[in-house]
Amino acid sequence: MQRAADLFRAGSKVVGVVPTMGYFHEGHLSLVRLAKQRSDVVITTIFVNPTQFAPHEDFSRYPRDLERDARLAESAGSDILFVPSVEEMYEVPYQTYVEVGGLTSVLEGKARPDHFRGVTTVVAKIFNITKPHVAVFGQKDAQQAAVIRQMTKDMNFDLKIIIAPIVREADGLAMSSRNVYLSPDERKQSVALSASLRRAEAMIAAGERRSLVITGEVMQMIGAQPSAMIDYVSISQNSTLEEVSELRSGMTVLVSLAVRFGPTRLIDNTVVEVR
Ligand code: PAJ
Repeated sequence: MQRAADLFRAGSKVVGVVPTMGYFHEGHLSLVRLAKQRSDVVITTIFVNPTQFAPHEDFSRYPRDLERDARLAESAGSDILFVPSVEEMYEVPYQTYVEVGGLTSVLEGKARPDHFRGVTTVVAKIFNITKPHVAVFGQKDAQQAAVIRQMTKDMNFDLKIIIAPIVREADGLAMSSRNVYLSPDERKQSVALSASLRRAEAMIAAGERRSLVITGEVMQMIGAQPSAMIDYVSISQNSTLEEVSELRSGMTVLVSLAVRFGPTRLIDNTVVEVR
């Protein structure tokens, strides 16, 4: 892969990379299409990265379907699929990690210690292997996008990060490889996540400025679903991810949430400009 990447660079091709863990849905494919618009050669990577899963999480049962992924990636415009093995990526004895500070101490970082260390380590490795000019990530994982931006800046990676909008199912549920874990009943209840974010947007548009009132309403809508267990509902500054208690006009805030349905953990968010 590294030699192929060198050849593309030498041939003055603009190289775009889309890092993924596979089991593609329209969200992933939208990133590939966007990468294709912004580059000559698109490298899609599929690697279920063990270092970003905690021991109790779903690493071993994470859904996989390489053949289908390969077909879908190609039809979306991907030129090369890079599917390394765990042994290749973490050759024993593996000893080096990339860790972003501040931004990782809140939200997902608080709920999933060491998660972002695994993400930034593998993404840094993927950048070094594929040598891209452009890398595309999804707003679905808002904090991950912010953390990767920060790492790219701090570590002087010579590439542009592009963040693509959240792709949703017709009823509003944000697409995720983990949605397949939901039972039919949980799938119905899960609509409350996006519905509650739309409510938060409407409340802010109508002039509500107290975060607690907004998050309270969101929690009530989700809490009304019998199988939902809320991890967090948060309103933070979109740029710093610092918690905001009182919204002010001119602010751009990130309303984000994580909710469990049994063992399945879902996240969603919306970015709102306060007028
Ligand atoms: P994965 O969950 O497979 O997601 C790959 C990329 O697809 C991420 O940038 C994610 O934000 C984006 N994505 C997922 N669902 C989306 C949706 N509904 N709409 C738009 N984009 C969506 O995120 C990871 O893998 C890993 O942490 C990774 C960055 C590959 C590092 O291992």
